[in-house]
Amino acid sequence: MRIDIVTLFPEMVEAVLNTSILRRAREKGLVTFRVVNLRDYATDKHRTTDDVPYGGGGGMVMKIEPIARALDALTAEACGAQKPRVILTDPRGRQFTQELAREWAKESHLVLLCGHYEGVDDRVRQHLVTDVVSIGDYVLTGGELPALVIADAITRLQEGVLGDQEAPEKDSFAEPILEYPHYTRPVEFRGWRVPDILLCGHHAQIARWRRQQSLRLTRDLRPDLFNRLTLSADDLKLLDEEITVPPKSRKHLPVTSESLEETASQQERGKDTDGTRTRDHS
Ligand code: 6GU
Repeated sequence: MRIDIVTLFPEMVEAVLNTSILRRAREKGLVTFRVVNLRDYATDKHRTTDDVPYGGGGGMVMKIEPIARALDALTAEACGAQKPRVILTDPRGRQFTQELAREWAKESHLVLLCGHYEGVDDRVRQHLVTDVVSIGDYVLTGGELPALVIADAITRLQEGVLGDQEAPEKDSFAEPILEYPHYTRPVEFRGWRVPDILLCGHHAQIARWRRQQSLRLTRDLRPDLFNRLTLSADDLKLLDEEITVPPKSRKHLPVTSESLEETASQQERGKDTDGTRTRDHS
């Protein structure tokens, strides 16, 4: 997939695209990012990209000509292929959601146009773009962060970008339910212990506990999402159930700080305290 970002601040955009998972996706060739400096498409010697608004009032407005030239160049480059989807970032746009990310992740070519100043000459919205999108109800200084948010959400959905363990099917919002809580070592910090159920090695019970936590968190923090869920009979039961460590597994629970650390490192290697394997590799 190809994602072009048209911006007045290419360094800002490149910095994010060259970091962490986006960088890796780019290096592996799973996505082709192209950052386009809008100023390169200005025609005057000052390389002007903005001007005063017709009708007066404060602020500056992004001019249409450099934008049209940049978009023409990007569309022409993709000759033969389908026309790209051209997305303008604008706080008045349609709200970007995971659903939209999934939809756009299937496209072969996206152009993200970062809006700036007081706005963009409205003829751009009317004639040159296919979509206008906002990332939420607050106002940012420019469209770079929104464009990067969108590029990130779409990139991580491309095949091969994430490892199996972090696969997008497991995401919050694949099913509109929140993630269960995660913990790692140490097992106790300032007296705050990791829930025993996660230490007992009983994978079926752990899976049920995680589902329960997801359901409860969604119910309590995002009732709007919770109301959209279709709950199974087991889900309904889980909501009120107290999940406890099975008696047989109780003896494996760490009790002292030292044995806790020992158990964690043994679990890391897939061994139980008595040397038997506890990890379910199925
Ligand atoms: Cl797309 N642009 C700006 N400037 N602010 C925003 C936004 C976009 N989405 C939320 N706030």
